[in-house]
Amino acid sequence: MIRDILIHPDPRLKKPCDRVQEVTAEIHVLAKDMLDTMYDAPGIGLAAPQVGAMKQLIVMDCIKDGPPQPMVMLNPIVFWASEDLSVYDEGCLSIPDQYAEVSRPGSVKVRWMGLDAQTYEQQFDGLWATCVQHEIDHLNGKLFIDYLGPLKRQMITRRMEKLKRERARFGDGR
Ligand code: K1U
Ligand code: ZN
Repeated sequence: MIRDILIHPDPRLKKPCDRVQEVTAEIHVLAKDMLDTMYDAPGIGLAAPQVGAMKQLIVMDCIKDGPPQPMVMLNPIVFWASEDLSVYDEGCLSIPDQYAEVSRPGSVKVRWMGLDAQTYEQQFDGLWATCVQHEIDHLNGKLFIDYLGPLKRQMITRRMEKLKRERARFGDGR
């Protein structure tokens, strides 16, 4: 099922999420719905708070060409980050049509729990590294615009407030 994606500003996008203690049927449904929602958007990642679920769950697939490579991570943490930085023109499904350059470690090692309740560790590089850091930020109530200066951040926030007013007034199609 495709779920609605929250648009910034929304208090749920600013709050830290709860750890997942147990991999229940509800978690499996949430992960499946989030993958459906991410592919439909389309996007390369999605974090649970973006669909209003305040749980430490992210999904990703950064493969542009070739067979899909969906990843589901519960309670992900970065336990190592490279000193070298990489700049990427980031977007966010909760901040539609707005892009800005963000500098982050070019490689990270992440530990997480899978849907099978096993612990995994993996190094991510390139776009995967950027994406996993962006998604983990969501779980801590942080958005990519929080890395920008106050003027740029305010400008984007005002655009989103206007977008939300228009959506509330006219719906999707006008
Ligand atoms: O978390 C999100 O809001 C999803 C976001 C992830 C992301 C994008 C860019 C850098 C870091 C993290 C998106 O997927 S925005 C859409 C997007 O980047 C994209 C959409 C279609 C094809 C390729 C990229
Ligand atoms: Zn985002």
